[in-house]
Amino acid sequence: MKKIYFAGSIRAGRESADLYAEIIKRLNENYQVLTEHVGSKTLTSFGEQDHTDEFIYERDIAWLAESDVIVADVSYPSLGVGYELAFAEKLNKQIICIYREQEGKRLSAMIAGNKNFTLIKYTDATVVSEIKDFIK
Ligand code: 6IA
Repeated sequence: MKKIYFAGSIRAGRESADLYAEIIKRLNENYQVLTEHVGSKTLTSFGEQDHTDEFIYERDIAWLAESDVIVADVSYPSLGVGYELAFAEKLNKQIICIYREQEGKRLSAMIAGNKNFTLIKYTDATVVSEIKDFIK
């Protein structure tokens, strides 16, 4: 079973935590999502209180290396998500970015302009069927 690293905003804002949880639930029907905590309703923008930042960094990098596909919500300007995307690209992982358009906001050219990233615009968790179509 393919392993998915789901990346989404944590300290950059938790407004979409419920949406992430639903997306992760649907992805888990066909794949193994390594980063279920990203959709956790109890994880606040202060992050995982039980772990140090160093622990989180090392663990997330190990999961990135272990994963087959990165699915990243890029609707928020999250430094963590941007870092993970660049790191995954260097590891030649398949990368799918999902983006919810918002009035007055525009996606970074460093994401929108990267031909190695598949970019899907979406509005709700039904985006998962499109994501599945792209996973080889
Ligand atoms: O910059 P952001 O916090 O929005 O970055 C979010 C991304 O980085 C996610 O895709 C996660 O994979 C990863 N990440 C960042 N912070 C954490 C975290 N706790 N727990 C798990 N993954 C994280 C935050 C720190 C805590 C010790 C208070």
